[in-house]
Amino acid sequence: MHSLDTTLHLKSEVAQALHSGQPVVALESTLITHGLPYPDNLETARAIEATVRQAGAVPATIAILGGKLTVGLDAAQLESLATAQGVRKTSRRDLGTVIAQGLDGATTVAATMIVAALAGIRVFATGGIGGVHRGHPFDISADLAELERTPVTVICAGAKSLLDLPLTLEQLETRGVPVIGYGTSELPAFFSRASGLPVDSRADTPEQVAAIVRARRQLGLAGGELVTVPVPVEAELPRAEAEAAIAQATQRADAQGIAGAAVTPFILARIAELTNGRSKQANVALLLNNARVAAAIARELSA
Ligand code: PSU
Ligand code: MN
Repeated sequence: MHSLDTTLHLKSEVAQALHSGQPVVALESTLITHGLPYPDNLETARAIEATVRQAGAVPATIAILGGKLTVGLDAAQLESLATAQGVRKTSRRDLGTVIAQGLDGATTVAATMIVAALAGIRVFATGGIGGVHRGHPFDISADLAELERTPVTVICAGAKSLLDLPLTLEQLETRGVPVIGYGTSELPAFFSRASGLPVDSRADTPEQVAAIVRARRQLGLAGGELVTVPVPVEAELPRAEAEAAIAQATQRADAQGIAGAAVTPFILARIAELTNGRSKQANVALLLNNARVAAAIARELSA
């Protein structure tokens, strides 16, 4: 029987940073195991960590390794996660199972928020959060429920492109999650900079984001914030092209009966094929950009 271990295993660099009040940025691991193919996933994970460091914060990639909640991965752990087969995509519902059975788990936005909050990390950078699926309005990511209850500021490029953005915004509103446009008044559409949908507030600096977060914490409001940052101009996919690829990939997934946790990896791979890899370039560019913005916000919040 695997011995039950629900304690946090903090990389010493992360433990020291948290202890001395230095800025730390949490990073998720599902994008490594299910978001990008090898070796892009490993290169990107390394580049995200390097970007956080260059921007003056300590990166803490979160995963479950052999049933242990691990906060901050060393080089060997990162590489083994990026090359491993059959790592379980782990959201809130899966955490207990993965720990109890001593499995390897890649944390989604929801599970990464849970572990970050347990570790005392307040800022988390990713690509896109989960949301309401197009044509499947009852397939709602657990990420939205987590944002409602767990106080972590999540920096992203909006919701994953393959989602229903208007319905996702409605859910976020119902759940009391502020959607902050970073340098924009429109919700970014992941591969493209704009969706035509308004955000509820705009912030142009890390200070302005930090002020909103502080006000919410002082009020004792539960839950987190979504800071949405547009993909850098030079890596953007034209919206019409992105939309066409998404529509085609989504139809294919429906036709093949792909459901549940398998939907995102399937559709992202199809979109990459349809755009000759340019969706992957946009994905990497927005991840690095979000890491930079998150580090700046973490610095401001720890000042
Ligand atoms: N965005 C991507 N690729 C991904 C994800 C998001 O471009 O792999 C992952 C994130 O970890 C997110 C999760 O939390 O998908 C949401 O999955 P679901 O809809 O099954 O909750
Ligand atoms: Mn889903």
